[in-house]
Amino acid sequence: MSRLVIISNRLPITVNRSDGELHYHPSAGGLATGLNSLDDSYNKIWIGWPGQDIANEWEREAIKNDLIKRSLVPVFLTEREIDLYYEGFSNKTVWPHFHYFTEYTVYNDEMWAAYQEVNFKFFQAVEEHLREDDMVWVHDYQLMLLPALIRAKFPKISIGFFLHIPFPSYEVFRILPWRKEILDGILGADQVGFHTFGYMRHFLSAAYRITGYEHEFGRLTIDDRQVNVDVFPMGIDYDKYADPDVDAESDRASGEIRRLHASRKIILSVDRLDYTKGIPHRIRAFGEFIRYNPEYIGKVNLIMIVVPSRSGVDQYQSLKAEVDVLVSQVNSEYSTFDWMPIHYYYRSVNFAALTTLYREADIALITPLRDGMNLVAKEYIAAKEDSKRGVLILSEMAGAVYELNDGAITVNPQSSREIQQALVEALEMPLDEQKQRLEVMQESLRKYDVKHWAATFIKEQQKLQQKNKMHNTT
Ligand code: ADQ
Repeated sequence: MSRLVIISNRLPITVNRSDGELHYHPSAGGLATGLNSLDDSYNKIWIGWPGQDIANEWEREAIKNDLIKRSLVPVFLTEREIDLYYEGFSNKTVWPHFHYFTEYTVYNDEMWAAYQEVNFKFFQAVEEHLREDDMVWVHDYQLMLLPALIRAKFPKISIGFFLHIPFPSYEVFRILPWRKEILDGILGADQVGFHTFGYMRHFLSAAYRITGYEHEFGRLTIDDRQVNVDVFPMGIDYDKYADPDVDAESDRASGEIRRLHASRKIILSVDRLDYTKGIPHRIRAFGEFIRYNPEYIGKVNLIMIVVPSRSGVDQYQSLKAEVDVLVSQVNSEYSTFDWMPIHYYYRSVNFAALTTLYREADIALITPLRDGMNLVAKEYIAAKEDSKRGVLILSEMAGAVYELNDGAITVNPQSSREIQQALVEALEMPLDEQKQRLEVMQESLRKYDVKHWAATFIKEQQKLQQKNKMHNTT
């Protein structure tokens, strides 16, 4: 059986040091959650950063030995690399730029140099472990130069690349001084995948205008290689959310949440603290919703789970301060003696609590300003498998909207008025309409789950591999 070599910035396991001991726990975030639930029909190894600055050589060896038993290969980053490659070029340049926050884009050659160096460091780890008939799958915006590095050394190896964030329009992309190097890096792959048709179209247009490669139905010919560019919308592990292992603890939590919010409708939002997620806009819109619809005072609660993220980057620190202020403004303005409109939790919650909240929430309010896909929206719908009660309000700017727009109420996240109207519509929606909308979305999410996503990507890549092999032997 040929192996699948998955490479992503983060391993699905994070290493932590506390009380002088090493601890391993599953990493949070969309990619880890998704690929972790891949079934075992692939013989796979995973290469990535275990998420800590481990300077001690002896400790590195210990971690390496622990991880290799789980088919995981760690790439250790130094403090400087974390600063310049991860928090720097990845999260201060590519992340804001690709999400259309060009005013936040940092243009810094030192960061770019570190990005190149770390991509090369990942390449060295790949080189050490790669076998001739392996299939490689590189993930996301931190490793856009890696496909071409692997291609240069292993011209015949099959390489896939998937981008989990939006690919911006050509007019935005071309502002980046390193646009050509980034495209050349990605185009080292045989197959390039995106969540939506729009991202794919932007990529093809940028490839044509910047590198001159024309495509025919998403196929580019580069030297003697065919590159397939296509859309693979990522799904979720549907059953995990539809039928979670409910232990006594989450059963008790469910009851508690219901009791606390008795006779009140729960509006839920769950996101990392990130300026792309539209959190301040959402809080303002919710405040205005209360102001203009005072009949809901005491009758609704917005529960906001905000997961700490990238706290080393300036914008994230100021966003945290802004969210704190906005929440307290709304709460101090509208609270009554026995009611507080927003319940704001700035922390990560465990799976039991997350699925309990999904199950209990009457409405999910998911309003990113820009989001590659957004898995939370999908998880919320799956969690309604049994109850068939619940309404999803979803931003037009999330990749997930193209699969969910038959059942969700869609809004422009910049429009407070639209969010307010959507909240009224959701709060008043009859149960049979909720059920009907949920069923439409559940049917497609059940079918196009994360296993389907990974299997389709790999199957298409295999087909291409066969074709390229035949082409090379004729
Ligand atoms: P993210 O920006 O991290 O992912 P999202 O798609 O919503 O956004 O994934 C978050 C994941 O983390 C979900 O699976 C969720 O269950 C989990 N999670 C959220 N809150 C949690 C909490 N408090 N505790 C534990 N787990 C929590 C990036 C892109 C997205 C894209 C994904 C996958 O930005 O647009 O959908 O990758 O491609």
